[in-house]
Amino acid sequence: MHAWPASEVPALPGKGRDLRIHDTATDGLITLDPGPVARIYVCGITPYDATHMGHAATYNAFDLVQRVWLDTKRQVHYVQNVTDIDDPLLERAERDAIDWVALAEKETALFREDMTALRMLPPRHYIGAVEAIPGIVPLVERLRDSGAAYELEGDIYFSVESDPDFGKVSRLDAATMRLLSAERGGDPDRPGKKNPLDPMLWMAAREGEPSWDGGSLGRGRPGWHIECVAIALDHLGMGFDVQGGGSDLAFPHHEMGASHAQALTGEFPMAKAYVHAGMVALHGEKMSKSKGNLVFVSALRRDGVDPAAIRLALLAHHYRSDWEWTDQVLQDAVARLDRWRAAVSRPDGPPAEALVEEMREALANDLDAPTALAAVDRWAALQQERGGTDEGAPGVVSRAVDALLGVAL
Ligand code: 5CA
Ligand code: ZN
Repeated sequence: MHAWPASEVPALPGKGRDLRIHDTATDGLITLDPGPVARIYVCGITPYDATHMGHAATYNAFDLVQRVWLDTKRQVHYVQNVTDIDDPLLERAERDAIDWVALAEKETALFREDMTALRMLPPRHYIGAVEAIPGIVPLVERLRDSGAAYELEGDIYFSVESDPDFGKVSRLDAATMRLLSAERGGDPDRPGKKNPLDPMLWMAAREGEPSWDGGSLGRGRPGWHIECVAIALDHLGMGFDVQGGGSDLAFPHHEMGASHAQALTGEFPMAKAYVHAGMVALHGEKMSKSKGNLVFVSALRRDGVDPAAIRLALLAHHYRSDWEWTDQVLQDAVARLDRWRAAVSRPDGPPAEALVEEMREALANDLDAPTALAAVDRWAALQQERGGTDEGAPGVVSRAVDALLGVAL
């Protein structure tokens, strides 16, 4: 699939700091030491509805990861998937009596537009589940042939007991895992499974549903977790730096993915850091396509809201916290954008070097965007109250806000 156009990332004077980030698997901060090319896999959308603020907040977090790396003069190899075949997509297409392919294409196109407007850096490889099927089938065959997977009425399940490291990503107790499995796409109550948590790797063709050639697996379609493993291993290989997504992906998705990869390669973990963004709520409940309590990026854009203000609204919250979207959050962001734009509109101002270092420090420290915003606020307030004589300082601030936060002033 094609991704979306990249916005330019201005180079800043000096050099950024290495990223320290929270890893779910160890529940601690780790300093990543990527080589000259940092590798990141971010789980993409299931395109059955438009991009909401929760999605945008999660992609914003991983955009910051890349911006910190780029500021250390590294290249970034970024891969993202599109789950363009899965139950929720088929269910929505059926409900709305539209073709599932057309639905996926429409929502993916809108996602690209939203990401472009928000200045999110595009992945180098943007891969749909459907186009990944030829790479998924041999992996499922290998898992089955090595005894890590088994057949149940034509479907192929992964056996979590085949992985000695199972559970190490999300570190949850068995009861919680079972509950979350049922909530998040699993089928713990299906009779005949070896372990209720075992996830499906390959679903045999169902009457009236799309299916693909699965070689020795028979016709069918891929399971969710193996999709991301196949794409990540194909484009990044084992031991890449970050796998990212919202906190609802820690279990089962990232746990199962790590298990699949362990069974395939004998190595754990697939990613050096498992990074999870908090959940954005609306009216007290997690914003979700299934509940329908949504604020869409595209709807705000249509209402004339500046995408830079949307981005500032996201950045005002630490990526790991759960937070609530309200009108006030957006109003505060609009006001902040106005103050910042006024402050950089003059040719000179207070010195900017210390501010750039504060921003770098804050972001390298587990992507502390709110602290970076507060530093820019102080500079803008000083500019407003007393001005300054440093020629070009506003330009430096403007470039730093663009390069490190993805906000065009
Ligand atoms: N296609 C899979 C990943 S392979 C998927 O989870 N798609 S999704 O469309 O449901 O979600 C896309 C990303 O947005 C995931 O990282 C998910 O964790 C995140 N996300 C979904 N809802 C919210 C929310 N309310 N707040 C924050 N992030 C969210
Ligand atoms: Zn994924």
